[in-house]
Amino acid sequence: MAKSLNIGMIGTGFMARVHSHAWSSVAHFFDTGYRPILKAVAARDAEKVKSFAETWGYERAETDWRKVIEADDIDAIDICVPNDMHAEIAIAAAEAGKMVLCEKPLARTEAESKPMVDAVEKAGVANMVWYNYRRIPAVTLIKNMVADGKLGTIFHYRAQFLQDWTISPDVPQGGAATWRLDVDAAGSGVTGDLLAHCLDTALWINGGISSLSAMTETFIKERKDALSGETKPVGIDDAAAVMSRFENGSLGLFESTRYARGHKAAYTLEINGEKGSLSWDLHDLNRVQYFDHGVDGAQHGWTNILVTDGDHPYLGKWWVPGLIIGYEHSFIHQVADFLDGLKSGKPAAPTFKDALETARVCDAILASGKSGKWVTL
Ligand code: SOE
Repeated sequence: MAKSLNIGMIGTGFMARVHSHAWSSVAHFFDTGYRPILKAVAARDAEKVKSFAETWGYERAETDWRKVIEADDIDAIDICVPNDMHAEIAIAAAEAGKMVLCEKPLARTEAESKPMVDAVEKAGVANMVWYNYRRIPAVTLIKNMVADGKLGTIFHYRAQFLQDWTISPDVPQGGAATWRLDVDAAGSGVTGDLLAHCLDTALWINGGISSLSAMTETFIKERKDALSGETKPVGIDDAAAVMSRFENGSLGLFESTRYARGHKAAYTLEINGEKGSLSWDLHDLNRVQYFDHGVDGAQHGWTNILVTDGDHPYLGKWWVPGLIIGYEHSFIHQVADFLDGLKSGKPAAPTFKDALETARVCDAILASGKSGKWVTL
């Protein structure tokens, strides 16, 4: 008989919908020994939170997140609010003895993230950060192939995450829909929001980054505040390009921007090694492109692997070979791994501590973007 795990969701935005979907679906597909129950959701806007609770089947709605954290019937807190609120909520949740799952990035800076790590470690509570792209089966397959030595010595890791939704100067900053443009709420622009995904995957697949040099730019210098209507300076980075060195000797190139016209969420990555190359594209997320230098010379070429077979990561739990899955499944996989971690005692990554490293690299990128100098990590 599966054990109930009562979830307290903080927030009702896009990510709260994605996570609620994952909590609701996981037990139908993964036998983890746990059955998540959508117990309570909190957000300031009483009407919105009530309607969110009805849509997703939360048993109750609160307008103060502290009530959810203090409630005896809540086991795990899921934080889906703007980045400036992550630390306060996560620390309070850990002190109340709750498990804590936090939307990425962990917080606005490494300095703000560190007390969160200390709090979950001191309380001894399970914790995880929602860097979901690791759990796309094709990306997990790449990780496994690199770990198995299929590429041999790695020479290059490159990744991009491109969007185009902030090109208009009329897009405001701040408020519920555009807090990602407000440096006080978000901490940074594309570095913490998009590049952080690329970094999480890269650190996981290719190991630590030892030094880097970054270019950052803010193309639109002033925007209206969505709440006050006042025009204010823009404090976020609109674009970032990073050259880096990995501890394993390979070179890294990373780029993210919200000014790449035509691109909505173009996350791509490629790894080149001595024995082969691997690449992946979020817009064709079930496929891995693989060049194996080891095959007979006359047959050299890129192999297109459709990652839907039962022996591919996570896929044995889904449909039948050939039937594809989507973005939302990566979150279901993350919940499944979190629950498996509770059962096995081996915490699912990235934990808060793992994500602190991503925060450290993001800080270094922003510092290098400002100074124009290489930063050693
Ligand atoms: C921004 O538009 C955003 O929603 C990010 O905040 C997410 O983390 C990313 O996965 C998709 O883009």
